[in-house]
Amino acid sequence: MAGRPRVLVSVGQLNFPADVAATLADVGEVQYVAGDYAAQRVAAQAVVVGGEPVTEAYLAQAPQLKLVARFGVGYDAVDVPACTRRRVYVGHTPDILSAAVADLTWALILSWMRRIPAGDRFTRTEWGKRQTAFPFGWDLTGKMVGFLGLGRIGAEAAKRGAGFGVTMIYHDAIRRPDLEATYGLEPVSLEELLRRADVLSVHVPLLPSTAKLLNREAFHRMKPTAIVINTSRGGVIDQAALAEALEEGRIAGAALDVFEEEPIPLNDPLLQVRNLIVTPHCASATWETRRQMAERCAANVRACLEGRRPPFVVPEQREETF
Ligand code: 8YV
Repeated sequence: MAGRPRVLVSVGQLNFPADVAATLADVGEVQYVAGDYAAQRVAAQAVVVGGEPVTEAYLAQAPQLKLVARFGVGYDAVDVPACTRRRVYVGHTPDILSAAVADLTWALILSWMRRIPAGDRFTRTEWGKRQTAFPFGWDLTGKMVGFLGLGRIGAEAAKRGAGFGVTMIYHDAIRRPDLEATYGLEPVSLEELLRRADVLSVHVPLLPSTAKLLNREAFHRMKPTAIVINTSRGGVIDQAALAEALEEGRIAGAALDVFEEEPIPLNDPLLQVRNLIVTPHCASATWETRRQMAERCAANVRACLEGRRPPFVVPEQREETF
């Protein structure tokens, strides 16, 4: 279709504000997905996508496409080799959301340890009646926090941990002696991480090698008093095995921002389990961070539509110029 390049945005105006869209007015026409997404992408030269899968089938329906701009850092839902074959850039928004995700990680850790959701319910219902036990929590000071993954977000989480009087260990394919020295982090094997952590926080991307890494056997190796925090990807945890481990008391609890299927179905058995705190994949959802993510996506779109290489392209396309 001739005419101005079409930029299709699937993440809505809350995430991609109208004034950010307006900055692209000189390079293309921004259209928010409404109704038939497949029909709308036929004319799109760039798409700003949330967590929806970008597959061969998706690309086949978007023959004009030059850029898939992921509104986020993770791109496990995007078939990067398929995009590369079709000479479509895959952009993303690294770095700027690490602080927000690390903040939510600690918010979840503290919420679980200090039982904030239970305390909120108690204050509104039972407190005055003095009929049920007061919601005691646990100290964070002196606990062992284990990071599964010490990339950009794991490192930000470790930085915050240094103020809580915890000891910290990590497991990652890449050693980080700089962070070890700065934050007193000890590198350990996966086996040791599972065995020693009181709080196990997940910060690895979803890859074939990390899918269901926290499975039944992993939960069996953990302390019965340990908790699991996940602000990364739901698929890193075998959710059915987690539900079982929580039911059987193999571990003490979990706090999850991400799920195998999102939104998690309301009838999912996991939601019936006690000692679980859940949030709706909102780790990057602050006004400041989401705006920066939108601006970074817009920078990728602008460059691509002006015939330049987008500034924030995924590492797999580091060597590619289309
Ligand atoms: C976003 C994320 O919530 O950055 C990521 O990879 O998962 C989150 O920041 C998500 O990308 C919104 O679509």
